[in-house]
Amino acid sequence: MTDPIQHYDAIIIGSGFSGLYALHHLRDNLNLNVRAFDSAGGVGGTWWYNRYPGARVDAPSSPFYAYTFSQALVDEWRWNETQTSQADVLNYLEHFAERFDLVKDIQFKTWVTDAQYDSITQQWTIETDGGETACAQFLICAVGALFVANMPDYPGIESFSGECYHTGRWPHEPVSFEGKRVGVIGTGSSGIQSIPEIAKQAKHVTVFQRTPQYSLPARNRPISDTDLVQAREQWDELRQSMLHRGGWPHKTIRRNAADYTAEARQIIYEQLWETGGIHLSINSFSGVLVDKNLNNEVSEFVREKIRNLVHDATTAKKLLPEYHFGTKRLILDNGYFETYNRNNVTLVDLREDPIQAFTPSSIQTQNDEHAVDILVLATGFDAVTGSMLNLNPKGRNGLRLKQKWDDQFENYLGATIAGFPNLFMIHGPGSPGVLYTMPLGGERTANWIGETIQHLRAAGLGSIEATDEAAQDWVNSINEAAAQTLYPLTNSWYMGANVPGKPRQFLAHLRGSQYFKQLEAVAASGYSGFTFEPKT
Ligand code: NA7
Repeated sequence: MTDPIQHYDAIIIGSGFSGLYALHHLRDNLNLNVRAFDSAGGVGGTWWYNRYPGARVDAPSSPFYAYTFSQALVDEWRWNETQTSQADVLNYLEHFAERFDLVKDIQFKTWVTDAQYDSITQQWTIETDGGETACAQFLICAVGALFVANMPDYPGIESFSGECYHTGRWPHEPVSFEGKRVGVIGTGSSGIQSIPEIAKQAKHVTVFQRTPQYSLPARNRPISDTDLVQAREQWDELRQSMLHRGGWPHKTIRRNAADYTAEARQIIYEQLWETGGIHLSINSFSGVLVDKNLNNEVSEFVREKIRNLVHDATTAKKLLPEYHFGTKRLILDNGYFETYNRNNVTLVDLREDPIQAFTPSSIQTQNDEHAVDILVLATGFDAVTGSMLNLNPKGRNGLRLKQKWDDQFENYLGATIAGFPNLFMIHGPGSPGVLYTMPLGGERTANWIGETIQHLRAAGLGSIEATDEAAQDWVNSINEAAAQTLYPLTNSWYMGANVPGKPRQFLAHLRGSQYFKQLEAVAASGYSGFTFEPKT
């Protein structure tokens, strides 16, 4: 009789950027027997689900928001625009999966419903919604930092009977806004990217804004052949720079603000605004995220831009952000503020006119009733920790992750959790994750996981587990680094503040290049902060 349980060396959950690379690396470079599972119907992870109109990369993009390890892959892929669209990212990932023959080892449309560790066999056993069971020594959670939808809990929202879509769960069939009255709740990246696109089609768009945001012009443009060829020819060098410079190949300009007059600083802000992308944030002056006065100056510069871009002064005033520039995720837009100059777009400021009720065809705020045919929830995610908590693995001694993370997201190196031997996270809390170039971060973390697995195998070891002390020290070091900055002063998803009841904790390592050196140093030290057990 055949064993009903499938046995592997490693199981990977997720086939986005990091899951796909982990599958390729562990299977093809390390010769492990690997199986990946994904709830989606195809590869892509976040990029498979987030297909709302206008969805684009919100970080320094093409050709650097991509895998870096293969010159051949760099040479054969043609990026179209500087700010890559969702469709192009997805095409690229589909190409990657095909080129490296990955699809045959991924089981799609499959939810991993449970994962449990057995300390006797030193194996993880997973169960799926199809009733299958599989086990492996190593469980690699590439479950996505931006995956679990944050649904607004307005009482009565379910009574709305029109079409309703969360941006992170967008349907595959085209959504037509033609002639429709559309309500959009949320003005993070997803709202700010989609609102201009929806407004081009819809009869009317009503935007329900809780917090006004800083958004910088993306200045998206086609990538020229010359730029692409140049990047290919210099790829080795560019990659080295990415590895040593926080995931981005270009040297960040670190000017000292005190060396410039206020007028000279304004000229620099102006130039960087014109350049577009995140340059205003990374290439103006040192300490924008640390020094309140400097931050206030940059904040006011952007507010003045908003006042100038939006013709109606009352609307412009509602759009002015008040928190410290850059302490929420910076947004890159294509004509967001200008969209409010259209006569089919209305802004509702929920701070002065909160939502009170939903009817089958409208949203009632304190002062008004807004007729809506289609409701778009651009309300974000239970970021960084939500997908791990969804999986809720059971570690040593029956401990569930929900118990472990009840009041603090304890982790070691952003990749492991005490009490959960042989489990690895990619882009977990405490890693650079969302503050780093994520494809490269995934590549580097998966390489470290591979090296760790090889270490165990070579030494005849059965398990590796972070100690509680090392994990607490790690969390403390992340908190201490964040406390030196303005980040903790703002209610952002970096702080877990967007989800009611979520513990408040800064979720990312602030210095990616230093982080990967720390990973290497831990490996070189014989894995300080970890305990091992011999193979049973
Ligand atoms: P974000 O950045 O978390 O934005 C969500 C937006 O939705 C934000 O404006 C929130 O306001 C708003 N929100 C959330 N809940 C509510 C309720 N209940 N009522 C009104 N407004 C609400 O998510 P995105 O999907 O835009 O972007 C996430 C990341 O994905 C992005 O940074 C990119 O990296 C890709 P708040 O600011 O919390 O007051």
